[in-house]
Amino acid sequence: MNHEKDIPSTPTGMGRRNFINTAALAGLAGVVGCTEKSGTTTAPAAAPAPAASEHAVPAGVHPKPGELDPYYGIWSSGHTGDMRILGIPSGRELLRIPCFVPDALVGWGITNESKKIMGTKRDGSLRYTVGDTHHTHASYKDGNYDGRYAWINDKINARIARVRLDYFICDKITDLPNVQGFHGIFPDKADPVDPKINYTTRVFCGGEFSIPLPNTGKDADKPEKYHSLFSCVDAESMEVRWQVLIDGNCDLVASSYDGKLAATNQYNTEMGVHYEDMMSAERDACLFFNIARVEQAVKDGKFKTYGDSKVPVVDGTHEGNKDAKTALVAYVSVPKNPHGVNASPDAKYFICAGKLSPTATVIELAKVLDWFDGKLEKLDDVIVAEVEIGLGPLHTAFDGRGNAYTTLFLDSQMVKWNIEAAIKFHAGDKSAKYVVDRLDVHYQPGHVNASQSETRAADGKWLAVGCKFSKDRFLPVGPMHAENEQIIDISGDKMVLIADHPVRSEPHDFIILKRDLLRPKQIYDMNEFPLAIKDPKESGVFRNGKKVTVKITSQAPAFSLREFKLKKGDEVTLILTNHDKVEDLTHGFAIPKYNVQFVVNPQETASVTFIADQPGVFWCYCTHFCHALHLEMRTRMIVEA
Ligand code: CUK
Ligand code: CUA
Ligand code: CA
Repeated sequence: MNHEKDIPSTPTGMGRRNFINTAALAGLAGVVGCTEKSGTTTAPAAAPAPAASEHAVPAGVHPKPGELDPYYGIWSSGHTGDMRILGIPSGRELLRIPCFVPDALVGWGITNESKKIMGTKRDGSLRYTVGDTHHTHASYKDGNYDGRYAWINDKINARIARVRLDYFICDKITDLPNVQGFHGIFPDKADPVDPKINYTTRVFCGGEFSIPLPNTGKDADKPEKYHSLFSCVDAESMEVRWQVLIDGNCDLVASSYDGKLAATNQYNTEMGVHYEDMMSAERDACLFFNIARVEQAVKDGKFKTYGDSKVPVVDGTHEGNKDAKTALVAYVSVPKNPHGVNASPDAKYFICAGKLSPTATVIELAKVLDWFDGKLEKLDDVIVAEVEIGLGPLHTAFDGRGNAYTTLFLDSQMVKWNIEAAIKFHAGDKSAKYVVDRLDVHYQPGHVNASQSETRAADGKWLAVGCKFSKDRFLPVGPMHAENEQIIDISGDKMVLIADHPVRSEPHDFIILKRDLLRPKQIYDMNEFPLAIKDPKESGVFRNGKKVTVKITSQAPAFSLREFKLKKGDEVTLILTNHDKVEDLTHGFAIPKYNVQFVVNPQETASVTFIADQPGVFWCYCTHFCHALHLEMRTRMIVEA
């Protein structure tokens, strides 16, 4: 099986054959282990020499049946508008949590409860049925994830969703007023003023597209009217606390460990309308927000509002922030069209990835605070390194040992580089070798993250890389391919590519956290649902003129009502409480021809409202396999003409 001659070397010199050997070895590791244990002598004939890998492939990359992954991955989904939960390092997808887009499995966008979260128009239909999730991050305590919440953005309609990490459900969605292209998102990690608050109370959100404010359709050709807003959402109430009006745009967002600073990269300081304009300047900016000062300005009433929104908007423009000692915002100049901005786990630095510049910029946070305090004269001096790392740097992850891992989109590579060495090199020590390792990935990586990367507990074990193109990695399935997420072992000096797994397009950001940081609940608390039917005997059809309430409970393998009668034209609200208490004992409820389908998990209550506009007999059936008599689990809805 020598395919060597068919496999061209990549231009970077790292032959793909090297990769293929490593992958083959990974795949065979389990086989070798088994044969050793069972004492047989059947060695895999085509196994490449162990020398192909510099260190042993760790056990358990693909867990054996019954084994659990040591990490959860929380993934954005892109244009399917949901959040995905994966096991890492296996990459096995465990759950999709619908947020912005209806979901037929659970009835998201069908039940009254989910419609209320998603938002409806006057006629009861959903406001939006599309979404575009990019960035997801979870709540912090003491610099590590605390397992309360995760947040995710919707770029299309400028919404932020919160997911409860006990039930893995979306419980709130908030619109950001006067924002288009909401992109970057990051929770804070502490309060800048009150040291007792060492957990997330705010989520920062960047508005990527500048629009005329207010956006009434009158000012399309007045560039001076175009602005972007940087928004702060309250982590608990999910209300928008304040916004900052800035020059240029916001792309991605980061927050400091002490809660004092938030940052956003901007690629369009030019305020260009076309891409040529947006890349005309040699440098753009990374903005730093002084959170305590912004909140003080809001308290002092130094704000405006725009349009119908009541959210206070403070002035973060160049013009209003010339004096460092009172500035709310610092505009740090960084190379051309930067993309990711990421906080190092030692809490010292923010790294800006250059995108159109082959560089990474290291900004020291203590110096930014010095500048705000008037102790650092030149703002440019907050940059402690600006070093070449490769073409098309997008996002950076960390291993907790001082190394950064940046995706190089154009080079189709991961580059591992040492931050302190880069700082030395930048300071003039040209012998400082900051690039530690390079590894080809397949192909054109966007997001990257390492296990526990953006926490104080970064553990440097696994790196997941979201490759935007999979090309030849999987069976072709027509014009659009799956994306390729790759798992890399970063526990040694060299990065070792361990596995590919296909993902449905197209995730962007993700985080990887230790599994014991989450405490998922197995069944619902019935008291969480105001409409819960606590006793199956309360089931029945309750009529109030044309308004009818149908109360049903489920317990495998039966619904509490064997049939229920309605009259054509009734406005029906059907409430279903699942009385089963066994974890995973979910029932579904489907009404043919009525576009109704949803599930109720153990002890959950859900409701739907519809007009009984079609007369006939409709077998409402359980859609979720629950019992040997699952197919028999039905009830008749009889709509009389
Ligand atoms: S963006 Cu997609 S690869 Cu929305 Cu985080 Cu950089
Ligand atoms: Cu209940 Cu299937
Ligand atoms: Ca630019």
